[in-house]
Amino acid sequence: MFSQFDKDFLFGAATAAYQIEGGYNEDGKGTSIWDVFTRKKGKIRDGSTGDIACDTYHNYLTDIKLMNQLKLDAYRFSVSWSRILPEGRGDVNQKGLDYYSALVEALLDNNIRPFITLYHWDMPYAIYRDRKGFGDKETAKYFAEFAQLVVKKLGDRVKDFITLNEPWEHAFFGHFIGEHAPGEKNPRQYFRVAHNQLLGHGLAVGAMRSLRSDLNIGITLSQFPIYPSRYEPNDKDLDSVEMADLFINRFYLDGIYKGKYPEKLLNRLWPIIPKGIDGDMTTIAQPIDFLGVNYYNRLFASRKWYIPFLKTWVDRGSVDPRYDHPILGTQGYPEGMKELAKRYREEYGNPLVYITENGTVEPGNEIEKWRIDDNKRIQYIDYYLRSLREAITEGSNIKGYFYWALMDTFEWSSGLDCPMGLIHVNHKTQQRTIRNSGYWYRDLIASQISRR
Ligand code: IFM
Repeated sequence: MFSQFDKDFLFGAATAAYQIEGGYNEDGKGTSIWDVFTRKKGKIRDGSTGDIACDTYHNYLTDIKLMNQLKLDAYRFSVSWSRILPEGRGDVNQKGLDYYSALVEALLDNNIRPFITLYHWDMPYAIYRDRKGFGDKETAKYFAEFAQLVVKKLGDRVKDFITLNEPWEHAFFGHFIGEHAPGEKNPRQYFRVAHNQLLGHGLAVGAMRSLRSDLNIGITLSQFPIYPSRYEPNDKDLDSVEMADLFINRFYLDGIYKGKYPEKLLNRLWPIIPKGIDGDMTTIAQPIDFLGVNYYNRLFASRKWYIPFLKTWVDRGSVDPRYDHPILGTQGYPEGMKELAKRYREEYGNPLVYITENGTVEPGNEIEKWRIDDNKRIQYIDYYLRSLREAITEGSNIKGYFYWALMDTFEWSSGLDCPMGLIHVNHKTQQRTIRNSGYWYRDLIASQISRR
């Protein structure tokens, strides 16, 4: 028996421009920081790039047919800033805008609701070169200009916009530890990028609303329940949990919903806090229409000096077998859906939430990860959706779920070798094959009694 959701609950799938589009230098597209970063030796595990990826720049009509076969209600994708504004601002690449317009048109023709992410980490290289990306406040203004341009072109047909995807990851992996583009390793830069992204979000919300009053605008945050590494924690472990939670989760939630960053966190991070952030907080806390949540797994914190002032750091995989999920193993924590939802209900005013990402590589061994008969993935989705259903029963206002990813994408520093799709992609031939999980998801959507 499939979980049952209300009539207005959306089932979708998600992707992002650099991870699928390819066409990296076609029809006037400018260079992005990922175009540069992937060419640096040793940065991408399998040495691949997103130059071609799934080539959706050319194949989008094929992919929309597949979405249709899967009976998706909605599709979340991102627009590439440098495809539209090759230098990040100034001259517009009309062909880039036209590409997205055609994509939107085809989605609507197939009754699939487009959700557009405006920034999914692929900063135009020119802005990084001249401004250090979101390291500079000016970039927040450029981003708002870009958002306006997209709304001018697409806002008559697209109503759902996500300003930023996972600002924590972009700031942390891109500017603090250098595992993502642009590859900076600078704690000071981390804080600036985190803050200026949120400022860019706030400015973009205002700019978009000034053009149209009929948009639903939100932001997507990655969210992690945080547990102590030690199953029986001591006080230092508990402090690490709290600090990791403030750093990774609450900094962004509090900025957006409360207009201030957590005091306790600021007290620890003071050596890297730039001057003059207070004046930006009202802009950051613009009212929004929904919170996008990317939820995959929990994290385990312990006292480490990895980030000196913070005195904490986290592991992804569980560190004690007692934490493992009986079926999904070390990475599975479906209960986290409910834990996060409770927090939003009780502490952030029970906002409208979309789960804008959740998904997995087929849990199992390395050889199994490309399987078409990905039955473990089906179990994974089923468990997470059941927990999400319970969260709704407990009173949460969750209105949609987007599986990550629609198809096997370029998975950042893991390259093309990290398949998470409902659709298998052979990146050499561009052959697509719907996995068992894709058919299962289709049947789940079709089984919704409320829709019949
Ligand atoms: O592929 C990424 C996506 O770009 C952002 N959220 C997590 C996904 C899986 O790692």
